[in-house]
Amino acid sequence: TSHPGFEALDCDSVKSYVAARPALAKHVGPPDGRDSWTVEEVGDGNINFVYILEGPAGALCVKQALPFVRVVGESWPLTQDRVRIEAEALAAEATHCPQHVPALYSYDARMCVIAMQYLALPHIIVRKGLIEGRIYPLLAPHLAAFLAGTLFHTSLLALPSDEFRSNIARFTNVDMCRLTEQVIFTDPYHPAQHNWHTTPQLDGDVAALRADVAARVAASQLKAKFTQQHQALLHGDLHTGSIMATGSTTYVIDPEFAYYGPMAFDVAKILANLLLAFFSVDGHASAADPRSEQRRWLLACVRELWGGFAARFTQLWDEHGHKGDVCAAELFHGSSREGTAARQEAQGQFLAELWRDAVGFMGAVMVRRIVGIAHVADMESIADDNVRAVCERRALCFGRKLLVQGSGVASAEQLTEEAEAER
Ligand code: ADP
Ligand code: SR1
Ligand code: MG
Ligand code: MG
Ligand code: MG
Repeated sequence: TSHPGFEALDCDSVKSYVAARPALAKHVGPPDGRDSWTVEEVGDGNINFVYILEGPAGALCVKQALPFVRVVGESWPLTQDRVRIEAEALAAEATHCPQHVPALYSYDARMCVIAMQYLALPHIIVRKGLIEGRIYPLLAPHLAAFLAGTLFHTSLLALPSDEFRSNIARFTNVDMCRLTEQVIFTDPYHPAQHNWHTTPQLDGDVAALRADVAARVAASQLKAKFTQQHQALLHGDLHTGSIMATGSTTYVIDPEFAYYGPMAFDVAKILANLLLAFFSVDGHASAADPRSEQRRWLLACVRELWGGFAARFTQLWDEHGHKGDVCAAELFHGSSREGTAARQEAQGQFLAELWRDAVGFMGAVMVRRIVGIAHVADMESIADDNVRAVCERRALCFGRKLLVQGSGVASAEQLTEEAEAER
């Protein structure tokens, strides 16, 4: 059942919706000229509908949540409260990292609609750019800044405990978290209804995964961590399809899965998607376009993202940690030598644990994208089934290894060396 008064928009009615709201219409053009506006539904994600309206004054992006999962249909109902979460998360992210999120213009609870800044061409979805063979030299530093800023400033390292607790309640996001718990941590390991894979090439690999006790145990432990650890406000779905970029700008979109969870999950999702892109490169390479530079850059990007994140996170802790209740001034920020030594020791332990958890989450994310409901276009766009299966098998094996032997991968350098060796 949908919200009272809810109506699904289409390319026609979204014009009337915007024309009736002066604060939105000003981004497109005078409402009485709306017949000349163009509208396109561009939703290429799994879940929602997204309209781009263009007129003489410019363009606007309007996103609407229907009461079900778009790729499945009405048989899979889904809370429309996800749009409130997306609006509140965009606003929270904008307070910490305004240069990396689209501006939110409005949130309409009745119609389950948000309107936001249109990210004009040449911005494209990074996953699409990667499939085309692009390199994004500033992606790693920009995402490192986004992750460090949003995760640090919403954690108990930066917030008093009363504010932290009320944030956890505001971003509980029960149904979206249950969806993630199901599609990432459970369904890939049993014959769930919506799973699919490249068949018959990967049939044996999928059977082996379902019989893999160590993988099942590791997935269940990560699921518990995902559900129990309320550490910071996560984006919750930070894959390369949630990033729009050019060579010089980077925007993170689509935080409808935002909730208070383990920082490692956000860090891992983006790193895993870069690794999936890496394992897909051989399926896109040709004699004329061997893509060697892109292949090297993807692994460098993984290292630079982790290194940049760890450095920026530590810097924020040094500068702002005295504001949070977990690293109170008395413990870590006095002028005494002991205070500084305690802070540095705590930072090292914190980041070591975050990395260990991130390696496991990376494995789970890679596995689900090969055998679960939602695959990645990086692989799906490889037309030849046999070529695609080779790329997918490498990603699946590597993902399984990270999932099960997470603590054996001590650094981002080791991670990328092992990814190179898996190829
Ligand atoms: P979903 O929640 O269904 O995954 P997204 O928020 O990811 O939806 O949006 C789907 C697509 O709409 C994106 O892949 C992108 O092409 C386009 N899009 C979304 N937000 C914007 C925006 N602010 N500006 C331009 N295009 C956008
Ligand atoms: C029904 S699963 C859909 C997937 O797409 C979203 O972007 C999330 O990654 C989710 O797991
Ligand atoms: Mg999306
Ligand atoms: Mg989404
Ligand atoms: Mg994923």
